[in-house]
Amino acid sequence: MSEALTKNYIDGIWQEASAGATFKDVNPAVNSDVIGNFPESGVEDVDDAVRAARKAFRTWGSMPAPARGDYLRRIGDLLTERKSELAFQMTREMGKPFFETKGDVQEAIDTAYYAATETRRLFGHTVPSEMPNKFNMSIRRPIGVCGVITAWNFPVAVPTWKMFPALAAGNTVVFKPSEDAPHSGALLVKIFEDAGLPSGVVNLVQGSANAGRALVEHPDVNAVSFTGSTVTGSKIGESCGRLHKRFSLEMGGKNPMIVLADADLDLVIEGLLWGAFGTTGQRCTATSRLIVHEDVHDELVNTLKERASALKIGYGNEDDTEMGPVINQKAIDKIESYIAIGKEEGATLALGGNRAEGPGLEDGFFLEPTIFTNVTPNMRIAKEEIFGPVLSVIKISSYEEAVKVANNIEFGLSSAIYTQDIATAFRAMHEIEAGITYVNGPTIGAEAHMPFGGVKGTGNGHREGGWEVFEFYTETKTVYVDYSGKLQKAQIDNVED
Ligand code: UN1
Repeated sequence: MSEALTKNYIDGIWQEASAGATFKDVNPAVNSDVIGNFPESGVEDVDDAVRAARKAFRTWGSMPAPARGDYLRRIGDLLTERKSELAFQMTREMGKPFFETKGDVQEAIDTAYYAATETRRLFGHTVPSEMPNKFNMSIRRPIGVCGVITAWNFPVAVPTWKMFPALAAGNTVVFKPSEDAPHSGALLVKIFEDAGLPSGVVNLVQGSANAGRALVEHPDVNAVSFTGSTVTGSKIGESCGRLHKRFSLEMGGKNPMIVLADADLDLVIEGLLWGAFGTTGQRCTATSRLIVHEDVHDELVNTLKERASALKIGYGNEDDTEMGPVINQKAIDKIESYIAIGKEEGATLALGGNRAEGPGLEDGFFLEPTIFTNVTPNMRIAKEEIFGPVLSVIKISSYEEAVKVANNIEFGLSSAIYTQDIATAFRAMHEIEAGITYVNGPTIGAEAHMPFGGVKGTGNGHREGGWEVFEFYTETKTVYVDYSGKLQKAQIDNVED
């Protein structure tokens, strides 16, 4: 195995952190496989990175946007070339099966080409003036230096959702990956370097909460984009509010799948297996609540139990693995504590609930796919994010009740409804409180060119992906051109009485 890329990357130079502390990164499926020791960066490293980003902003920010797009296209080409080797290392580091990490890289490729194209479409408005011989328009300007702080579960897709539009719009970046996916972050940045991205345009600072805090609080960072836990996101929001920074938060979910009596149950089963147990349930979009009509409840739960218990659990870089480990011991502890809570609350443990055992599973963080039935809407396992392979099943007897239950949470990221009735589907699109609603598909599966984000406790109103993310990464400048040759006051100063 080639040596891991364990250094920071600042101003085009791979370098150690200024203090010597490091943290260890291990394979969650094979804990004896140590990926490397990564720098525990501090205030000084972050400061160096921000300075480099600020310096690079002077040229990057004023370059014609389509020229920036050319860099993104080259990055997309290199990601395509290295898709398999990158995916292998991502699976090794964060556990999801190889076919899923390849999908993760593909999302980055799509985002690269999409953002490259958007550099030719960073539209402003031209608007009629109140005055004769006056021209009004708005243009987009980059914001400056953006801090990008990401989670480990999509170690390439999510950072690139943030960085590619940031770069397309003319910003420069300081990127702090999750301490559970530092190597994937470094391999991604290496691709930027190899694609010829100028020094300082993207800087990589490894580390944990200290490095993240230093980045958020740095006076020369203009905007922060974060994906991760609600607790951390709230703290970032408080700091950014105090420091007058723009910030985009993408946090928890407790995503419902509503299944009505007329649903195509074969389709539902496929959707549930993917939505609830894909990525071992560790997506912020994972299907974590099944809200199912009483008429089809028993049939659905029985088939689901059968299919979920047959999922092949193992190391994701082995061919037939369908479900990998969870990320670390802390995740095991948290998920196990929720399984205990579910039992105490009186839900029925219908499947799983234990560490998964068997050949090849001795040295990793493996859990069984777990299903709770007889869950009522106010139980903690029905409302709190578990971030693991645990599905809570709630029985309902009408569409109206289903929507009420679906909305009975503090989060609002993704949602799904399975029904054959088109009117009901259209009602649900409006009535489910979530940033995303899938009709006859599971709660996961965002496409790169569509807005992504949540309402209520999930976010703070911004969207990633699609065209809307460019609203976040640009400042609007309003321009008035008066070619009348005389002082024309605005209408408010001209109207008599
Ligand atoms: C996340 O879990 O943070 O739609 C993002 C999906 C993925 C993105 C998930 N494309 O599930």
